[in-house]
Amino acid sequence: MPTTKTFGVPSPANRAIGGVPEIHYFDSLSRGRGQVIRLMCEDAGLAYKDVRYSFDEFPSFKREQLTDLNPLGSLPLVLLNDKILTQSYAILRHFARQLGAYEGETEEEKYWTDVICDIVIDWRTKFVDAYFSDGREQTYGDYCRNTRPVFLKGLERHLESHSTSTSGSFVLGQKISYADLVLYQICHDDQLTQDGRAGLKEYPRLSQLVDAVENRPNVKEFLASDRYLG
Ligand SMILES: N[C@@H](CCC(=O)N[C@@H](CS)C(=O)NCC(=O)O)C(=O)O
Repeated sequence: MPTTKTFGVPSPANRAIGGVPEIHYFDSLSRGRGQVIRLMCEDAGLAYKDVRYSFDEFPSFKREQLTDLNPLGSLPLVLLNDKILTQSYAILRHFARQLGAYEGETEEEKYWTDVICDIVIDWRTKFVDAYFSDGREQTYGDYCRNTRPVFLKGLERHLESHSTSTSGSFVLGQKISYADLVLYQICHDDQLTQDGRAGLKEYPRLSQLVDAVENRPNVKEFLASDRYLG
């Protein structure tokens, strides 16, 4: 049986998205694609139901129930108001549009938010492939030496030079967007936000973004709470 906990109290933000989302995801600490959705809920003050599956129970859940809900058989899956939502990045964009936040206002800002998110999607795919492979020692080592620096350097350069990002700490300068959340979460999951940001020493602009996300009042409260599992 998955564990289920409800966090927060329904707020105007919940009304904007149509209720209290039920987020189904792995019980993988505070990590992964599903965690970004939880993080958006935390930041936006959305109450949410957190339904967590252990890695042991996932195969039978997938076989017996999940593929009826999501033909791809992947998590996260969000149930909201009789609707089944799949694909984490589409869910973030969907919530952003309904909240009227997290995606920028001008076409230029929306485009730039999507650009940074798309880079992170590519990065996370490479990270997951390398980290969860049978030959992790080799594949994750190669990834850390060769693949990850390409993303870190590229993102650092984008954020320090693109006019949309230079007026503040976030991807959109002063305004948080869903791209900050996905970028923060991959840095977190790949152990770059911990240990005094040691892994980001050569990337001050990314470090600045990570600090800014962690200093958002609701995120700060979440990271200090027992809802944050590492
Ligand atoms: N593009 C999808 C990727 C979903 C995905 O690959 N989920 C992984 C966990 S992060 C999963 O469910 N893996 C198990 C499986 O597919 O059987 C999304 O962003 O939601």
